[in-house]
Amino acid sequence: MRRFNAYRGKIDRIVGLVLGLGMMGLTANAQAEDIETVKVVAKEFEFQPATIEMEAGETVRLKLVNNGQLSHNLHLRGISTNTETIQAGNSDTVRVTASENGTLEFYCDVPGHEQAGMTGKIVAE
Ligand SMILES: [Cu+2]
Repeated sequence: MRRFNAYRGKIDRIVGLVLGLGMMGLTANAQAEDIETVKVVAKEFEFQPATIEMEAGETVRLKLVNNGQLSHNLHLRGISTNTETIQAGNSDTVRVTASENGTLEFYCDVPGHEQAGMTGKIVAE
């Protein structure tokens, strides 16, 4: 069973329904409007913060803000969910639900950026 589920904010409802087939708890959480937003700054070549803590069972909205010069994105490793690749000054969001304790890595998949240090992790406890 997956520890984390995530999807982009702009397509909440469609993806939420699909995931809801296998994850009854997810849909209710994800549709709530009082979800905490965690701002994640992307720049060359790091995420700030690089470690995000959340509680097991919690859903958070990650708002990726590009404060760099190049385009960046945020991909959740092992889950086919990511932000758009955004240009400097722009932002995009994804939502992440942790169904249990665990660690989920994320990275920027623009070529060379992960290798240059654009990685981070979400820790659910
Ligand atoms: Cu990048």
